[in-house]
Amino acid sequence: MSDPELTVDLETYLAEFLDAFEPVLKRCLHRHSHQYTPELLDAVVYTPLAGGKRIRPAVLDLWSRGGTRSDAEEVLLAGVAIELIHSCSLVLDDLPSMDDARMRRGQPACHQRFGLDTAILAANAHLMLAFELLGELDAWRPGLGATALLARAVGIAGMVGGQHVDLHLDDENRDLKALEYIHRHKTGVLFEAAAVLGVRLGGHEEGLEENARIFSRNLGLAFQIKDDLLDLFADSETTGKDSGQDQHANFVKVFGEAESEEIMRRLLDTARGALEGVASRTLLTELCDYVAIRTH
Ligand code: GRG
Repeated sequence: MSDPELTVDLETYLAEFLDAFEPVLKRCLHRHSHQYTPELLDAVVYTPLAGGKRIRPAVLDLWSRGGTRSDAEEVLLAGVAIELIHSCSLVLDDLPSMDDARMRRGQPACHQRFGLDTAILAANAHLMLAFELLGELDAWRPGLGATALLARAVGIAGMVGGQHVDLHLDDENRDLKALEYIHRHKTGVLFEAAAVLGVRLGGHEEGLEENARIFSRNLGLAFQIKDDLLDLFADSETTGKDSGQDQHANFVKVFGEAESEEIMRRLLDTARGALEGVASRTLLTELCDYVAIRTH
């Protein structure tokens, strides 16, 4: 891939990134496929290969650029790990006991297509494959800390904790602080881990991690608010999932459309503010613009 700052715009960059990323994702998903049944393989590849936007791996890639060390293959493998964790969370989130969603990425949700038991196993397969890749990266790059970074992001202090609060907190207790907690944990932490891992893989100075954290925390929260807006106002054909799916009070239900848009814009301004001197500043700025206007 060429240096992203030399490519014309975010769309071109993302298209180039996908060209490099998709074959590596496919290769990793088929890693152990001769050791289990074709039926399980179908379920394991079903959601990851159904055409996600791959925003989190792109965030990782962009933060890795411009450092003293950048190995394209390592960056792609780390991106695959992040995408597989994301995919695991989507499959789990869609289960009847969670969001009870019928559609994901324009097709029946994994449990609708393969049944509950196989969907739960497929989600676990995504998670374990992700940690297999992260463990390998740690072995190649002593001091990287990828496994611990992502374990914290996924676990009780991260996505699991955020999802549990989202499923169980009463609507009347959903104030700004509570909603920020939920969104930062169930969604923001994976963006944050992607950016930090990018900085580490790029061999940047440690100080840049703080910029990456500020950027991705705010971007991730804005991304989830936009998701809430799309859930209420976009049609399901465009988003590829059922509309009005969120049964709990989210940002839009608590603050209304205009104020949610305003909160999202402020978060994106803060994210842009963390990009001073960052190698991929132009494209990361464009990514902030994209989050505000995305339609799916
Ligand atoms: C991973 C073990 C483990 C637990 C996760 C289920 C759960 C616990 C957390 C829910 C996380 C979740 C699904 C948050 C919503 C995040 C979100 C905005 C998803 C949509 O992301 P996009 O728009 O989707 O990037 P695509 O399909 O483009 O990848």
